[in-house]
Amino acid sequence: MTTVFKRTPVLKDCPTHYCPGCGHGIAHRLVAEVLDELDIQARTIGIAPVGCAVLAYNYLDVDMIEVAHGRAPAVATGMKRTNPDKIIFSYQGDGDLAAIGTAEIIHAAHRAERITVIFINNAVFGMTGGQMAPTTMLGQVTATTQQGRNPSNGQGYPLQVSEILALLPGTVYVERCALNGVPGIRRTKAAMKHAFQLQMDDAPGLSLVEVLSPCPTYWRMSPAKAMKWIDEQMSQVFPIARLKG
Ligand SMILES: Cc1ncc(C[n+]2csc(CCOP(=O)(O)OP(=O)(O)O)c2C)c(N)n1
Ligand code: SF4
Repeated sequence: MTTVFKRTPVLKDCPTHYCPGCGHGIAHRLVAEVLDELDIQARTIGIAPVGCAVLAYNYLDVDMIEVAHGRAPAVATGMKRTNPDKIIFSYQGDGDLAAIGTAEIIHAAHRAERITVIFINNAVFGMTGGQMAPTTMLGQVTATTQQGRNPSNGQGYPLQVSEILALLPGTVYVERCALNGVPGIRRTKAAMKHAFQLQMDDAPGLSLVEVLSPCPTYWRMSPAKAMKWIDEQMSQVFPIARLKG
């Protein structure tokens, strides 16, 4: 019999806690496939976020630690500087990276830390109940924007962190991808692979892949509609693009 599909060895053989249609499970698998294909499982250390992916250390079969909300790039800095031969990555949501952790990611990039960041943008705070994030779309209904996000109500505009990071000389690679179908998932994997490869090659700065990722639960949509919403709405504000490198 021909094997057409097999489990990625870097992904543990256990069920995840994610909602049906959540992008985190897809993103985990892509990270796992990339670490396997680059043959760096044994020398990679990941940082799990505070957010829905808080249990990423239960799913990815690499050394992982858990750090305080938003602090991953600061901790990754210390890990990489003291262990330059290790491959260090953080996996962070938009609440983690673009709200409480904005200072950490900006300054890690500004310092040209040689780390890789996987930035999962699902436009809400998933873990805490679907509140507005800095990346929430204008008009998007969340637990804290019941009438839709409205800048006239002091709720501000969607924050395009990747564009900001691409401006900094300390980043070597910034790309935004989306888990919105097979081509998008393939592109996301290629981007992740490139980001890790740059760190393996000791490129002089931070590499980041932003991943537009469905949260059907708090977008109040079916998984299929959520993928469509990324195409039709989210990618208008967060364009799929290789922003740098
Ligand atoms: C210091 C601190 N502040 C606030 C929280 C509450 N909190 C937990 S997860 C989270 C946001 C999660 O959203 P995101 O990072 O976008 O990840 P998602 O759950 O959507 O994947 C917040 C505000 C916390 N745990 N610690
Ligand atoms: S709340 Fe959203 S981000 Fe969290 S597990 Fe469910 S679908 Fe995924």
